[in-house]
Amino acid sequence: MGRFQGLLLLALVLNLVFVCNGGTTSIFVRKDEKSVDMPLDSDVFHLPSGYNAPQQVHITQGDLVGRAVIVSWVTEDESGSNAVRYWSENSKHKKLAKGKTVTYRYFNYTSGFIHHTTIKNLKYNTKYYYEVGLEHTTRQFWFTTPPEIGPDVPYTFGVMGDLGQTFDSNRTLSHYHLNSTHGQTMLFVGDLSYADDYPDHDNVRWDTWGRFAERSAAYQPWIWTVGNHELDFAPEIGENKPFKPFSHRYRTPYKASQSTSPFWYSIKRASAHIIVLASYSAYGKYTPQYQWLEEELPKVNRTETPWLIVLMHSPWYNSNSYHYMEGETMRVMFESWFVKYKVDVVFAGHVHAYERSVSANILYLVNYTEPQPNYSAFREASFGHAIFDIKNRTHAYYSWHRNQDGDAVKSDSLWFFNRVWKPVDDST
Ligand SMILES: *[C@@H]1O[C@H](CO)[C@@H](O)[C@H](O)[C@H]1NC(C)=O
Ligand SMILES: *[C@@H]1O[C@H](CO)[C@@H](O)[C@H](O)[C@H]1NC(C)=O
Ligand SMILES: *[C@@H]1O[C@H](CO)[C@@H](O)[C@H](O)[C@H]1NC(C)=O
Ligand SMILES: *[C@@H]1O[C@H](CO)[C@@H](O)[C@H](O)[C@H]1NC(C)=O
Ligand SMILES: *[C@@H]1O[C@H](CO)[C@@H](O)[C@H](O)[C@H]1NC(C)=O
Ligand SMILES: *[C@@H]1O[C@H](CO)[C@@H](O)[C@H](O)[C@H]1NC(C)=O
Ligand SMILES: *[C@H]1O[C@H](CO)[C@@H](O)[C@H](O)[C@H]1NC(C)=O
Ligand SMILES: [Fe+2]
Repeated sequence: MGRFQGLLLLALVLNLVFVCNGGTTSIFVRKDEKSVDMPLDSDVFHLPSGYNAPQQVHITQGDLVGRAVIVSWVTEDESGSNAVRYWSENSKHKKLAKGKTVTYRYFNYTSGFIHHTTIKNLKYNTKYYYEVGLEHTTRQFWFTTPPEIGPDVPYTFGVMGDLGQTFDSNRTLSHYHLNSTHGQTMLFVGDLSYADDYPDHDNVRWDTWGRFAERSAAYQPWIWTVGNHELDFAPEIGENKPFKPFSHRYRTPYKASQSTSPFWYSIKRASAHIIVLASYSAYGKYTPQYQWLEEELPKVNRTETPWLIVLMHSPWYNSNSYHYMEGETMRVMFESWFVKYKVDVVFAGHVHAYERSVSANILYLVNYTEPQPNYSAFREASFGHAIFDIKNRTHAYYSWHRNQDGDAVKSDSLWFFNRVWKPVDDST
């Protein structure tokens, strides 16, 4: 019987107890200090100098197959140019791509000029330099396109979620970013800035988060999933449209996978087919997301992309009392499909602690968090990031790097065997 593994990652609170029947509960418990937001004058939030200097630069995949990149950035003084100049490492020939500029208001906040420009027809496996802010202060960055899609193409993904902008967030991002063998693309499983924790959802905290994440997100694509902190639904201050700040600031290539919404879509990258789902958009029968997923799953070609990865925010398997069973309704809708289509791995966030579960089709009992349930294979009250390192069509190496006393420590790791190319009987 096919099964898939689910992983929940991430960042705050909670006290897991150590009794275990199912898998392992790590004895590590992070210091029970409340995570404190970095103050506005922190080094990681510094504005780049120069008139109308581009800030909050970030990139994401811009098409279905990895030959396009969406570059986004913000200018504050005036709109300025929305063009991106780019050239490949081995070429002196510079090209120009033009985009769109948007602004939005949220309660009494007015955004800067938010630019989104898609660069297309890139060569695979090539380093590109790019520049933004072409009329005034110009800043230069670079990225590397993925190799051409193929079944045995090795590729390394980083996985992170619930990042926020606390001192812990800085440790998590630094451990990922400063490790010389970090991932080539970030799978971000939702909850970006937590601006909604501030009075009136102070959107200035969306700007600071953009500047904080830039040191990674400007150089490798971050694949966006929406979480509950992207909702920014606040009718009490007249903000009735969910996802307003996120939608203006972050783009996804959803049309390329025939999706009708930026919150659910798919991409192919190297040897992986990645499906992004929206925990906070309707997914019941007959809804657009349900219909899209029903049509999407049979399209996945495991000969071309052996690895089928799903991202979502709210986990289906969570033995932590925090957010317990919030993912249950979506599990009921889609779990059997995931089994049928042999999803290899699901990455989710939301819980602010780490848990790796074993499989699908579990008996998920209400209130059953102790003893550790059988579906829970490893859990630990830690912040950190994960790496999913695809070696070929059969093998991927997964590791969890927790933050501890300022260092990154690898506390959970295992080989993943592809569900189609190397099925293993894990029914026991
Ligand atoms: C964030 O981390 C970076 C890299 O470790 C460090 O240089 C910087 O000072 C940190 N900033 C804060 C506010 O913790
Ligand atoms: C928005 O309103 C809050 C109080 O309701 C105030 O503290 C803040 O300064 C205002 N911001 C702007 C940009 O007017
Ligand atoms: C799946 O991908 C392989 C390799 O690219 C291709 O030969 C095959 O035709 C594809 N199958 C379908 C049904 O598209
Ligand atoms: C967990 O597994 C053990 C040993 O296989 C079994 O005795 C127990 O009934 C299982 N518990 C649940 C809730 O499935
Ligand atoms: C796939 O990768 C694994 C792990 O690196 C390796 O042991 C195995 O031999 C590889 N398979 C092939 C066909 O190269
Ligand atoms: C850096 O990444 C590599 C590969 O994922 C890992 O083996 C190593 O433990 C990481 N180093 C730290 C300090 O996390
Ligand atoms: C869940 O367990 C708690 C105690 O841990 C108990 O008070 C509650 O009644 C249980 N609920 C259900 C539905 O079993
Ligand atoms: Fe969340």
